[in-house]
Amino acid sequence: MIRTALATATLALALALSLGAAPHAARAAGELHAEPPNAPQQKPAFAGQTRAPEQKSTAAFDVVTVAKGLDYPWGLAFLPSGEMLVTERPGRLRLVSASGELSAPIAGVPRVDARAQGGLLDVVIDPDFASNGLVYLSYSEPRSGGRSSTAVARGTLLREGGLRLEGLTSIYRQEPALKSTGHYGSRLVFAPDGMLFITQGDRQIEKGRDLVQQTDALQGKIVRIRPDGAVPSDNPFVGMPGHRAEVWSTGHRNVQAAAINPATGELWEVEHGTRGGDELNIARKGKNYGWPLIAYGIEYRGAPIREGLTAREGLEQPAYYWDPNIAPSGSIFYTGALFPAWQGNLLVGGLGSMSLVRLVVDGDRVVGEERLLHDMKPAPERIRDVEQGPEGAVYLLTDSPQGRVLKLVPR
Ligand SMILES: [Ca+2]
Repeated sequence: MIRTALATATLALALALSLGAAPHAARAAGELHAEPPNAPQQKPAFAGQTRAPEQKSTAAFDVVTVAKGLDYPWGLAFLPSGEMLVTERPGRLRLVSASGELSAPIAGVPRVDARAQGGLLDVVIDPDFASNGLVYLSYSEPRSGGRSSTAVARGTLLREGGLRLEGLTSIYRQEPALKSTGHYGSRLVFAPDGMLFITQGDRQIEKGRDLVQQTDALQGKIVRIRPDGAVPSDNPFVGMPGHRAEVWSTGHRNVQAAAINPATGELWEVEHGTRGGDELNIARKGKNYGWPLIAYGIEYRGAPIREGLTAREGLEQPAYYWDPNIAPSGSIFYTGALFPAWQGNLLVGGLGSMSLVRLVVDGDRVVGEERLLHDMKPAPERIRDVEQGPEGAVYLLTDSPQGRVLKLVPR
């Protein structure tokens, strides 16, 4: 996640832990939950909220390299043609053919602040892309005085006269901008009603953490806007003094995975917690998911988080949490035909856990878990995004300066 040189030993330790580089014993088959929790004294709020039973996949698959040579790819979106748009965090957008050829960088993308976790982040296409060609990009926007903020812009993908985004227009900007280069969140998800969800984070500094529970700041919020940036009139805080009307839900630490559950139409999101506190939440209208007032796990430096509370009246419990962390990236609900055994499962990319996490879902609960690709040859890799291809294969991005597009196909 964090790639800057960090000065102090404390921060270096935090870095190692957030990368999952702390001693991770190689996990043998059947030992999904063998590692001890960071906060063994904490108890889940309900049975099955953590450490769901391992459910071994019955699907044998091959991992195929579709494309390579991508510089920290972050987001992947399929076009109706079967081609892919892929962002590279340093600030490039490329078209990738179904056979894996990379285009030159596409002109017309926004200027980004590519320090540390920042850069060009997620990409989605408009639900009416076939007729309007609109592409949406999230990114860390450079602001005055070394500040930055999560931002979203859209433009029209054109090919005649050279591949480019035309008419780039800002549709969202997090306020206030902060002097930090982390926790931008920023997955983009269109809901079935045509509204756009933008997931965000607390910006990784104490000031940002304090802003998460403030109703007039946008840190730590999932926001919901119209595709042109206007606020929908049925957002939960519209017309309430002192509240940002863009907000859909609050109390999030750093949401980097999000997907609509096709069974319910609701937004399921996975967020980075501190050490031992990654969470799966169903992000519901106007709800508060607690950060930093309640959380599982402990601070990376080892101390309790605030008062060390895991539950409080009026604050939502996660549907599921991980201690130790998986370090979530992108996610999908799998609906394809190639892997019938995975239909309805939530697949979550793992950075620190260097795996693809498969969750078996029953209603609002997780009833089974499996880690895939932790034994990938020649070595496991950090998984940055997950998408389902038009033919039903599972596509992944690897988080590396030599990043790849991978696909999983039945053996
Ligand atoms: Ca929470």
